[in-house]
Amino acid sequence: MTVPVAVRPAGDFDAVVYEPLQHSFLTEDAAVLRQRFVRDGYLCFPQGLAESLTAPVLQGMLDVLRPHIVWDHTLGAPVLDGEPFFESDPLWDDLYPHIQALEPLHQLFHSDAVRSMMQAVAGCDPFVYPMKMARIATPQKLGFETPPHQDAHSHHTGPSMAGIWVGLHDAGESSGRLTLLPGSHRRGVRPVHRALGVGGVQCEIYADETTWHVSDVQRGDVIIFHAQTVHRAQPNTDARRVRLSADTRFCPYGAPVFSTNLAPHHGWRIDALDWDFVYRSWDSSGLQYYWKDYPALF
Ligand SMILES: O=C(O)CCC(=O)C(=O)O
Repeated sequence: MTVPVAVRPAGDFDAVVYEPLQHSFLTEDAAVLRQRFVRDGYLCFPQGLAESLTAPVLQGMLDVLRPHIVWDHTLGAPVLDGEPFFESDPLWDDLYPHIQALEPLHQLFHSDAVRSMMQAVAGCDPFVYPMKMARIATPQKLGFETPPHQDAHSHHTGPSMAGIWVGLHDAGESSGRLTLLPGSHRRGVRPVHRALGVGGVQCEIYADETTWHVSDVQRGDVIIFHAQTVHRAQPNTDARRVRLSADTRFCPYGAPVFSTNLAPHHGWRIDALDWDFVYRSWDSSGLQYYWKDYPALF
């Protein structure tokens, strides 16, 4: 007999407990990192990436987002100058193809530093998904933050896939930090229902899942999470600060990759956003269509 699992009401995070993210370091033994990933469903590498890798992505995003979002030197953060907007709003749709076209956004996830972290988790050569995501979490859009979800559902993948999220600048509690539910990857792929916010679906959270892991972000922080690890963004409650970050997915080389992951992010709904558009001004052709001969596309 299956015992029904009590489910937490959607959006009810008032009674949850927050603990800091467990930190990991590439200098640790590979077996220790693997064990921690299997136990918690994520690894966080604080300031795992040098500024030389993250700064071109941040600068490129700011160049596209100006004058709507600009860097505030006093706050040391991007700030909103004008109306807030959210993924798939008309302004976002106008700007996002130009962010997708940033060569450093794609190069970041193929750098040696990132591939070493992926390898530590995959235990072998990783395949980096073509789809790269850039996140713009503006203030004054409460309720539109990324709802709790599992990437196994959103990306149609098996358990060997993992997500990798990179903080592009320091971001505190008010800026909508990424929050993970440790151990949640061990309870399978969960039912979902429609929700506001990035991705548009929310998965079930069980009533006994009350402890989430979250920390303030520093530029270059990397969080890698299992395909089934439940994660979400906290609301951006700041008056002005915007949170910018980037993420993608990867799997052990040879694992199946579903076709929906082969288009640019939101290319499925923004007409002009295809790979020809993304690549049209790149300096290098090395990463263009690199996945075309991947042996396990479905
Ligand atoms: O940064 C965010 O708000 C969402 C990130 C996310 O859900 C992911 O990387 O899977």
